[in-house]
Amino acid sequence: MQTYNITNATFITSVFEIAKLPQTQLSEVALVGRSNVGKSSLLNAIVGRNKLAKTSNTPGKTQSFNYFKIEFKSVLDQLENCNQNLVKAEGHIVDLPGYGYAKVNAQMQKKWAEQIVHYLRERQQLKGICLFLDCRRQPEREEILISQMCQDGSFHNSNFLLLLTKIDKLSNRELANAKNNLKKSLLLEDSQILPVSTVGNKKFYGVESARKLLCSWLASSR
Ligand SMILES: Nc1nc2c(ncn2[C@@H]2O[C@H](COP(=O)(O)OP(=O)(O)OP(=O)(O)O)[C@@H](O)[C@H]2O)c(=O)[nH]1
Ligand SMILES: [Mg+2]
Repeated sequence: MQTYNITNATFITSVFEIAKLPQTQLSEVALVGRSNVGKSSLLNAIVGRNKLAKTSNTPGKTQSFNYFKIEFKSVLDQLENCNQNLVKAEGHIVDLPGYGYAKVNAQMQKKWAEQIVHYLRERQQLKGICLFLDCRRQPEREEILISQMCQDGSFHNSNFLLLLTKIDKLSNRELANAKNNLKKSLLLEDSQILPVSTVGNKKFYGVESARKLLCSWLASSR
């Protein structure tokens, strides 16, 4: 079995214009989703640092492309002969501006939406897209569009995961229904939906799986 340990995580920079994105060869994964959905909280849970990315009760906290560098070790246990194969790697996690926050004026919202789609289409370093959706909400225009574009190859990259957040707010039965509805409405496989929670009675649910997927995307050469 393969596990990933984050050995270091640092904030690199906040970028407000995509023309100013870091010029780097490092691979990156993007966290995309509606404002207040829980993107920054999940990032903190994945790296095991409470306050690395700023979180807030006030929607619209993340208004820039925030770059975090992670360094990680992948340990592959080969049980039969007890060999351990250690791989070290690093990459960027990019916490994108949350879209759809009503109090941000329409012109600003449009600018963010355009920048996000442009980034997802053009960023050569991008290895994977994590689209976040609150488990109590239905997918709206933005989620349907991003999910479709991820699947039809419109974006530079094909790795895609829908993170269903705040599942501590639902019973197991409600969660199963929500997941089934999403599979149908967004035409997703079971493996493309990951329920997660960072607080409450299901604290850290799904976090280990999210860490594993993100690190494996960053470590892959494709
Ligand atoms: N119940 C519950 N609340 C959560 C969970 N994850 C995050 N929250 C709360 O949701 C609020 C928003 O979380 P953030 O992580 O800041 O959300 P965000 O998507 O980064 O928001 P923006 O930066 O505005 O785009 C905070 O009050 C968090 O404490 C969760 O798993 N369960
Ligand atoms: Mg945020």
